[in-house]
Amino acid sequence: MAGFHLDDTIAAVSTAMAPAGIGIVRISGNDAFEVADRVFRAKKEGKKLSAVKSHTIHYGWITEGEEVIDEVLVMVMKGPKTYTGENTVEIDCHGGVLAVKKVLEAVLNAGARAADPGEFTKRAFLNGRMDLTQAEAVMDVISAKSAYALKSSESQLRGTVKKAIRAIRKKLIYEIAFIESALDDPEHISLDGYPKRLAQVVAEQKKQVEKLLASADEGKMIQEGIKTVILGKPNAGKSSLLNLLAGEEKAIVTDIAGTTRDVLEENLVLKGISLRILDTAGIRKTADTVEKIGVDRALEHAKDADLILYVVDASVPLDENDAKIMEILKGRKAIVLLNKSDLTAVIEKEEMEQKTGAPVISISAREETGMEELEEQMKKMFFQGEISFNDEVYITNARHKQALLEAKKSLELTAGSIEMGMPEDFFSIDLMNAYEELGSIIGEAVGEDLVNEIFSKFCTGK
Ligand SMILES: Nc1nc2c(ncn2[C@@H]2O[C@H](COP(=O)(O)OP(=O)(O)OP(=O)(O)O)[C@@H](O)[C@H]2O)c(=O)[nH]1
Ligand SMILES: [Mg+2]
Repeated sequence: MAGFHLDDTIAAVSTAMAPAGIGIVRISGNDAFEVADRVFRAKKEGKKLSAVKSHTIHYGWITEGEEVIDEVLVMVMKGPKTYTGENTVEIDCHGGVLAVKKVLEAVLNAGARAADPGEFTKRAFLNGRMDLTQAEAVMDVISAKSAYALKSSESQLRGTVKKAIRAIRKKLIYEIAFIESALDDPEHISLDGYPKRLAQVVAEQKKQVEKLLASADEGKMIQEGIKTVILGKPNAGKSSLLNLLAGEEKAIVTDIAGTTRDVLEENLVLKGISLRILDTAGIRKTADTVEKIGVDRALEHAKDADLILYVVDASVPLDENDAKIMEILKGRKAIVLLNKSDLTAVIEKEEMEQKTGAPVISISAREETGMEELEEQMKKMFFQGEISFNDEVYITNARHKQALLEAKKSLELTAGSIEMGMPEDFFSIDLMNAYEELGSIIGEAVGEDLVNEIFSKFCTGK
């Protein structure tokens, strides 16, 4: 591919720069073996890595001049059956962080260039070892925050997104080709009744795009965490709940109503689901200026929450503040938590279910009960009880989402042109746009800038 520099040899530390048993320096490129030979001294005298069989491991030392830097195992892999598709050497170092660094330096002095962030993966893409969604998923694997996020990345690596998008593109290109040929050869190919048929195809494919788009929001939640806002009256036990979920005393808890004034945010993982959880000021009418700001902030955050946890002190009667909160809950994903179940209850579960239409769970933040049920409920709400990333496609990337939105727009324009009885060549322009937008997701027909932008986000060594 023109414009990309694939002819030099790159190197980087591929493992985390932290104290660990081993660290790996990876070298990739045409001269990977020669570069390695310049710093490697095999136990068996005279052995050259450039002469050994592919996919073999060799014992020896990395040296620079007379100095022995580290005792190592070196793995030699010839392209194209490597991660990058190029000749690759991996040096397993044993001497800790400092040794790994020194080995890398020696390799760089021996003629390799320091790899840019994500450059190994970029090369894998450019050498046809993976498509863009897979490459981007590698990045997501690196930064995955929770087990589910990791699973989602893995499923993209297996190419589920690619498959779904390829299927849509195939349908579109067929229609584009059909229109073009019909326009070229009107005597043999008739377009009678065609717009009606096309309208159907466009509607179907638009639905497929929308399905992918719907997964984008779920994907976002998987990556960034479900925005969960704890709402309730003062003293209901909201901060106690946050502390319980976080496993430590993050928020101040007192028996004074109106303790929490500001929004407190915590990131945590519950049963593998990552949550961005916000403790807020108790909702009530108040003359206190500071408290009022806190209440407004709570309401503001509730507006774009993915989930609201409504904490109710079940030992005191409902009042107009609860009425206000229940108003906010309407049409939202919410769970009602009847707290203080260790005290005598004056509010019934059934009553709350009726009033809110949301699932109601009895808990005691003090006695730490009901958490299991809460976690199960959340899982049920967000993942229909079970997560099957193997079959389901999740869009987890903002660029993908944008392209899908553009593709959808183009399909809508096509549908509009059909409806207005426009000439057929109008259809193919918009269909082509949709086709290209979708192609940009899987790296077919992408500009160099785009590729560079994507790969610069990778961390070095991958
Ligand atoms: N008996 C009992 N008391 C609880 C329980 N949960 C919280 N409390 C008590 O209720 C009081 C208020 O708890 P907080 O967690 O500060 O309540 P909050 O909703 O954050 O209150 P504000 O910040 O004022 O809005 C404290 O004295 C807690 O110890 C519970 O499950 N049982
Ligand atoms: Mg509080």
